[in-house]
Amino acid sequence: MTTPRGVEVHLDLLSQPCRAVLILLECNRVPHTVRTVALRKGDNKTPEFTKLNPLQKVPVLVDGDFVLTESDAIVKYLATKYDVPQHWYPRQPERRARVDEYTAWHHSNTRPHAAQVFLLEVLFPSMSGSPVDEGRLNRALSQLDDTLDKLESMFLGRQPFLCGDDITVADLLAVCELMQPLGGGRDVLQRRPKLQQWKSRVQAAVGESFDRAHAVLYGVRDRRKARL
Ligand SMILES: N[C@@H](CCC(=O)N[C@@H](CS)C(=O)NCC(=O)O)C(=O)O
Repeated sequence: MTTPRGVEVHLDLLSQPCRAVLILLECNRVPHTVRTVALRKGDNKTPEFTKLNPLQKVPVLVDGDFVLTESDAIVKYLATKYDVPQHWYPRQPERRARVDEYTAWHHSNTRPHAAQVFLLEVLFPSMSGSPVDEGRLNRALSQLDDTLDKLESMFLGRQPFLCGDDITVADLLAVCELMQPLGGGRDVLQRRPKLQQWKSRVQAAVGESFDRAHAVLYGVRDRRKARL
């Protein structure tokens, strides 16, 4: 059973998969309550949170008695269960399989490669006080470049969204990852007009929820810029 305040989502908005979940909920007006889990304060290590997700990671969805982890599973569950237009996660088997095809690839390509750039450029130096490891950063950037090539050629091809003519949960998961290096002031789509146009289409499709979900990341970027 769903609670009167809708589903509950446990999120830290500096986390890419959390932003994808929030954008899907907001732009489709699915009733929800956000519970903030501040990773930097270790909120994910508390006994209460560990009971929800023994892996101590966000996002987590609580829908009545049903607890679900993993952003991929969460966005697909929300799009299947709630009053969300079909295009987000189509029921037609081949169209749905296209979304699953991307999301399977996403977790070992777009996600780790974009995240690594942010970790090396922002998080590790801020935690350790050491300078950016330029060698590792260059290797991470080259891996990300390869992933961006594949996004353009294999997934985007000649179609407007990653899995076809309309936006799906795959586009949300992808765009939130590709935004992450912006926390370090790095726009990884800068010399990629095809991906930039795709990002603009995603932004237009989800409206203000895009910038609301990314406000924390923009703050990290702006504070970092002010310090340099
Ligand atoms: N495969 C998971 C990954 C979740 C994940 O890695 N979450 C990170 C934030 S982006 C986290 O909670 N990290 C906390 C930690 O590992 O201590 C998903 O897509 O939901």
